[in-house]
Amino acid sequence: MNCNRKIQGLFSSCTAMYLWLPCVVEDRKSICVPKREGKDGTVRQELLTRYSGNPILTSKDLPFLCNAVYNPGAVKFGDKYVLVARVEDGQRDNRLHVAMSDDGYHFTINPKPIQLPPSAEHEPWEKHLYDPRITYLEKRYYITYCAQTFGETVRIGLMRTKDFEQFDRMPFITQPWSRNCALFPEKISGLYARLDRPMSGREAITFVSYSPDLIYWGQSKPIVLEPQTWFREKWGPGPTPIKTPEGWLLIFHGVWLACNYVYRLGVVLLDLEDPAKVVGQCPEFILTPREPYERVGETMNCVFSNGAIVEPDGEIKVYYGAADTCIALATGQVEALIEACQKGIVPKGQHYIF
Ligand code: BMA
Repeated sequence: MNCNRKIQGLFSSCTAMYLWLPCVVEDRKSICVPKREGKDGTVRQELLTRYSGNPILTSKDLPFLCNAVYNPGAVKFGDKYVLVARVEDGQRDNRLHVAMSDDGYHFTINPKPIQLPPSAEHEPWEKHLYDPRITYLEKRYYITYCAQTFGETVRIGLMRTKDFEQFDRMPFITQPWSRNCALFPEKISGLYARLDRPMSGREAITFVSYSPDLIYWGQSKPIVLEPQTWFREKWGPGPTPIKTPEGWLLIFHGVWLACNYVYRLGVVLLDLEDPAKVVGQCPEFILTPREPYERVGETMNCVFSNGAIVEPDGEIKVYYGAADTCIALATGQVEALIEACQKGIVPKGQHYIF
């Protein structure tokens, strides 16, 4: 990780020059990529369409000085839309803030970060809290988050709330090193289930794990995707898995190392009974950095999602962090994502991506 950061640093100045040109070229009004012929000869459109008012939240919308606001968890709370966003303050320390909206597009952020009850055990691990995923489970909203020390050792914390005002702490649910954790919204075969992505060196493997009580976790099984060039470096779970009759729909991020890392979004369908089993995979990415706010920022060429909301009519609102700097929104249809997975490939499940 540190090594990659150094490599990124070395190349950042050359990349800035290289990126400037495409940004100017792509500084257009249209947010819908036109229909094009795909590799298989069929004419189609990208599966997610950007909201024309993007980005929907930037540091300028916040009533206090901060560096960035991005990577929100998302959930419907009664008739409100809730984001729990990652905010980097003026020291670049990360806190979680609740933002609410009546329509899913215009959000008002709480200037005070989420306050968790003090805990001497948690304190050293929580120099930074980030990348929350919200899961509605047994009438409570559970929020997993990355808990990271000053020295960047990271593990997964868990909190829960009924009202997005008071938050209870739960015990850490992983040891270091782990990121990208989402709870499933219901028990599977009588056990709570989660996805997370432990990482050691360059090896990043997503696991499904089970628990009788949300405290003790085990029976971990890896999820093996069919390798694709666009996520050759690593991939990790995005928002909370979405239950559909055809399987758990999982949006994920995939990383390719060009001059810097490039973060894109993909989609996969997991077996309802055994989510370690992939039943369909869309081979192409469903969102790639194209717009200036996705290409330029704290991390260039990055779209990263850990929050999505499905509407009753089947529309999916995918909230995503753009360039680790601001929050944007893209919408699509759950049915179309499922179809893309089913028509894609069924992974052989024989190898990891390394
Ligand atoms: C990942 C996470 C995300 C971040 C992304 C791009 O490893 O840390 O929070 O958005 O990198 O920098």
